Amino acid sequence: MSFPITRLRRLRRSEALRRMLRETRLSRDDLVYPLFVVEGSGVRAPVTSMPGVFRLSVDALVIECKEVHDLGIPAVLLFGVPDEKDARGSGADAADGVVQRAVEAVKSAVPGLCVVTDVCLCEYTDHGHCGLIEDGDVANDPSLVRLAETAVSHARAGADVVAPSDMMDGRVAAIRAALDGGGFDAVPILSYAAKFASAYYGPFRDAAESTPQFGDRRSYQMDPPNAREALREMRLDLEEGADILMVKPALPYLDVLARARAEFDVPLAAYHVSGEYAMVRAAAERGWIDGDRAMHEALIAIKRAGADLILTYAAKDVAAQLVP
Ligand code: PB1
Repeated sequence: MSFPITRLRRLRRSEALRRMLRETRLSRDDLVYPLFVVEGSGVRAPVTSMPGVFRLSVDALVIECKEVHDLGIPAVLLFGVPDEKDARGSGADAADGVVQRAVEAVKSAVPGLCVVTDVCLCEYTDHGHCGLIEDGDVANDPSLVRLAETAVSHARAGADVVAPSDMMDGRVAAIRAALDGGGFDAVPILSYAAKFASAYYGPFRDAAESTPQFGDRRSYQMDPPNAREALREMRLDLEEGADILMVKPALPYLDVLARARAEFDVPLAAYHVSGEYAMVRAAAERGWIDGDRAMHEALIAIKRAGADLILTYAAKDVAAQLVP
């Protein structure tokens, strides 16, 4: 039936009708809040390129995590920013490392908060790459050993989930084997499975001091034009033992997310990365857009495309604005 029998505006007439018939809804349960943890105490240092985001010492992180938990956000994702960095990323799996201490403190203070840890070497290496360097290139297989050791150290500290973001081939299988071998067979892997060599990571590298000192990440992170390859990456990670698959970044890759939703029946995560967040905040600060509405609209798009989980720096703001 067409107009005038059918009038689609009938169901848009009131906020009540729109609420009743909304097809996609954000929930606090969808949100994972990324946090940066640094050495020291009493540190709550704003990240210039990411308004509302801070580098936190462990004591300040615990306060932040209590607030996150009270807002109803189920999980945080921790990135360590150590003072000391070296070629092999020694701090990444140090028992007294900044992330390991952070996990212990947060799990002790806020046991109900799910703590996910980013497993990578880039924040811990003096060259800033996500793996070890041999002959001027990122050496894949030797890096797997360091990544597996790092994941086990996070699990030993009490991490609920480990999330490898390095994009080395075979890292999910290596980490799964190391976790199982260490008695951590109950710890899930949230794999950054389809992670693209994106321009949208700039603000993060500012916050985490993880910019590569030479070259770039295009020999291990995916080429942005490739969607079929992304599905291959996700399929391989699933076969290697990933429990949750991530697409990253989110908004510039909603087609990949939607294809993954159609292809896989496992939980999907999408990472609304630093550049996606910073752009909206910067435009809002200049009065060009309504930042709250634009951020919510972005997360709705990511959810509508098929994400079960959204990692976003906007988690606290969005959670506070969601109808109880
Ligand atoms: O918010 C972001 O931009 C996330 C950046 C992401 C963190 N997993 C990577 C960015 C990069 O390639 O530098 C870090 C890689 N381990």
